[in-house]
Amino acid sequence: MKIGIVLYPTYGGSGVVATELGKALAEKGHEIHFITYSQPVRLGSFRDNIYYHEVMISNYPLFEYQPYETELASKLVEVVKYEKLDVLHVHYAIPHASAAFMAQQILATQGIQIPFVTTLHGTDITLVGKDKSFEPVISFCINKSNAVTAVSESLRQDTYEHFDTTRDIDVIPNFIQIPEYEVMEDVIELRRKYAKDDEPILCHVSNFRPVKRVADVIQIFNKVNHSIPSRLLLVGDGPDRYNIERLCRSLKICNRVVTLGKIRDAANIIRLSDMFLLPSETESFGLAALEAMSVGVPVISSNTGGIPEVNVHNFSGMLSNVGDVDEMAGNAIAILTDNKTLKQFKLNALTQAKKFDIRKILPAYEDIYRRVIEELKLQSV
Ligand code: GMT
Repeated sequence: MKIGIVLYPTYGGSGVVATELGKALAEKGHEIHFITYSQPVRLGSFRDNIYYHEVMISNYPLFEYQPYETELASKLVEVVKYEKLDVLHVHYAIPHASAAFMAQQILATQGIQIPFVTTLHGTDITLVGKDKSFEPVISFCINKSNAVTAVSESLRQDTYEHFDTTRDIDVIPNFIQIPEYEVMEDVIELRRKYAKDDEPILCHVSNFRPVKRVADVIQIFNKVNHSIPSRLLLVGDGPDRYNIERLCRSLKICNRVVTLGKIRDAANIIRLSDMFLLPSETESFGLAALEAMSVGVPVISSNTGGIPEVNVHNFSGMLSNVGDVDEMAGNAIAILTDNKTLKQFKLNALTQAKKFDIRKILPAYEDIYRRVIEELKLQSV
C-alpha cells in the first residue's frame, strides 16, 4: 500500500510511534510518505520505501499566526494526488484530522477518493482536546474519520466521555522494537560514568511538562537516595526543567542527579538504569515506560489512565496513586534493596514489554488500512 503518515516530528511520543510505525511498514514493503513541517527526529538516514514531504510554512506578514492547518491540507492534496496514495494515517487529532478531512473533501471534488485513519494519542483528548474551544472540531473529525484508533482502552473511554461520538474506536496499543543486544560490556563501562557499581541508577525521560510531575520524580529519588545512595538520570527538556533544577539545589542532591537534556535515542541511557520513574498526572499509554521495560528496566509509576495496561503491578513494576511519593519511594527501595527481587522485576519487565512487540501490533494497522480502502471503494460504486 501507499500510505501517507501525518505526525508531529519532534520528541513527543505520538511522533515517535508514527515514525517507528512508518519505518516498520516500509520494511514490510509498503511505500511510506511522511508529511509534516520538519524531518521526524526518529527517521534517521535514507531508507528504502520512505519519502518525506515538508509542509512549508509561509511567513506572510499579515499572519500573526501561521495557518498551518491550511498549508498541511494543501500539501496532503498534492501528495495524495501525485504520489497516488491509498490511505492517509494521521497521528494526533489536532489539527491533523481536520486537515485530512479538508484534503479528503477537496480531492473528492477532483474525483479522487482517499480514506483517512486518525490515531488518538492522549493529550489531544485528555488535555488539549478537553478544552471546549477545540471540542466541536475534534468531535466532528472523530466522526468523519474513516477509522479511529486509540492507543489504550483508557483513552478510548476518555474519548467517549469527553466528545460527542458513539462511533467505533479500535484500540491498538503502542509498540516497541525489542532490542536484540545482550547485556554488554559497554553498558557496564558507560554506567560507571554515572554511578559506582553498587549504586542503583534511577531514570526519568519526558518532555518536562506539568503533566509528567517531574517534581515527584525528584521527591521519590530524594527518599530513595536517603535510604540507598543512588543516582538519578534525567532525560528530556521542557517548561519544568528550571524548577526541577532549583528543587535539586534546594534538596542538595545536585551531585546525585544528572540532567542530560534531549537525547535522540533515550533507550541507550535508560538501559544503564535499574529503575524507571513515571509518576505522571495522566498518561494515555506511557510509551517511556514501555521503552524502559523493553531494555529490562522495571517501572515505578502512577496508576493513572492507560499506564496499568502497560506496567503490571507487582510484576513489571509497582503502581501507586498520583502524588503518593512516599509509597512510590517505598516500593522502589523494597525492590532495589533485594538483588533477587530486582533481578526478577527486570526479567518480568522484559517479558511484559514483549507483549507489545511491533511484529504483533503492525498487522492491526495494516488490517485497518485495507478495511477503510475497501469500504470507500464499495461506497463509491
Ligand atoms: O506525553 C506527552 O505529553 C506527549 C504525547 C504525544 O502525543 O506526543 O504523548 C502521548 O502519546 C504517547 C504516544 O501514544 C503516549 O505514550 C503518552 O502516554 C501520551 N501522553 C499523555 O497522555 C500525557
